[in-house]
Amino acid sequence: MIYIIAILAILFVVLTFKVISQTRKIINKNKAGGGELPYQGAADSANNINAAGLLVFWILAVVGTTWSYLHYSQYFLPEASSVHGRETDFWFWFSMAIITIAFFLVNTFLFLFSYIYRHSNKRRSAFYTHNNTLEIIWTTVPAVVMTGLVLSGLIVWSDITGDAPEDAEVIEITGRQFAWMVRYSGEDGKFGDANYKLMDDGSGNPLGLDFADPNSFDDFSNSTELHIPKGKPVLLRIKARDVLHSVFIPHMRVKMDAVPGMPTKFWFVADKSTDEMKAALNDTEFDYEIACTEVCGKSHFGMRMVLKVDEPEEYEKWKRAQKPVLTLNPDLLVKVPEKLKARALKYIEVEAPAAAAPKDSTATAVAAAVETK
Ligand SMILES: [Cu+2]
Repeated sequence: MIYIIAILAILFVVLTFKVISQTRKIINKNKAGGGELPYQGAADSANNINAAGLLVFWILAVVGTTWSYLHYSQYFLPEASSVHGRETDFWFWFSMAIITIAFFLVNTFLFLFSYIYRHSNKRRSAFYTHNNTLEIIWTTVPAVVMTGLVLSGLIVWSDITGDAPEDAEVIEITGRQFAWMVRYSGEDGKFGDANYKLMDDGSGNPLGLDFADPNSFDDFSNSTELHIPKGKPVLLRIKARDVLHSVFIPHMRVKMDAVPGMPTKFWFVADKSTDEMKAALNDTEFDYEIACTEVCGKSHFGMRMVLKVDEPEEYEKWKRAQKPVLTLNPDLLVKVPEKLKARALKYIEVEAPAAAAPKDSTATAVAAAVETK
C-alpha cells in the first residue's frame, strides 16, 4: 500500500510540473500575439477522450443504479399491514418516482451535453447571459412540486401523530435492557398508577405498579407477546425504564422512541391479522415482530417481542384469560394499604397461589431474558 501511495505522490508532483510548464507556454504564446498552439491536435484528442469518458461513466452509473435497486429490493420494508402504513408507503413511492425521474433526466442531459458540446475548433461558443423565461420555469416547477410533496406529507403526518380516537385500545409498552414489557388496563379499562421507585424485579413488579391505587389490581402484563385487535385503533403508550429504546414494528410502519421519564405515543390500526398473514405468505411460522431500533446496549440486537394481531373476538377472549400481576404475584399484597386489602383479595387465588404463577409471568420471563443476555 505504501508503494502505491509513493508512486501516486511522485506522479502527482510530475504532473504538477507538467501543468505549470504547459501553462507558462500558453501565457508566453499569448504575450507573443496568439495564433495556433503547437499542441492543438493533442488537446482536441484529449477533449474527445474526456467527453466520451463522461458518457461511458453515466451509462455505467445507470446500469449500476438500476442493478442495485433491483438487487436490494429484497431488503425493502415488507408490505404494510396498517391503514396509515399504506398511506405513508404511497407517498414514499410517489416522492421516490419523482426523484428518480428527475435524477435520470438531469444527469442524462448533463453528460450528453458535455459530450455533444465538447470543445471543437470548428465552432465558437455563443455569449449567452441569461433567459428570464427559462429561469422562471426552472425555479417555479421544482418549488411547486416540492411544496406539494411537503404539504401532502404534512397532512398525513399530523393525522398519524395526532390524538388517537376515543375508542382506541390503550396498551402500555416499556423498554428495558434488553426486553419489552407490555401492560393492559384489565377489566376496569383503567391503568393503575406506576412509579419507577416501586420497580422491583425480585417481587414480580418490574413495571413499578403502585398498589395504593386500586386501578392497578387488575392490570396485567406480558413480556413475550403484545396482542392487539384487528381493525381497531390501538394507542401505544411508550415508556423506557433505563436508557433510550425505540419501538419499531416494521409491518405496521410504527416507529417511536421510548424515552426514560418522557412517555411517548403512537396510534395505528392494524388491518391484517397474524393468521391472515400466515395464509397469505403460506408460512405457518410467520409472526409480526417488534424490534428495538435504538442502539441501547450490548444485547440490543436481541430485544424483540412478538406481535399478535387477533380478530376482535379472539382478542377479547385472550384478554379475559390473562391474569393480573397481583394474581400472579400474591406476595405483592403486602404493598396494598390496609383499607384496600379487601378489594385486592378478590384478585388473589385462594388455592395454592405459588403454583398458580405460570412460567410466562412478566417477572420470571424478563428475569430469564435478562439473565441469558
Ligand atoms: Cu435497543
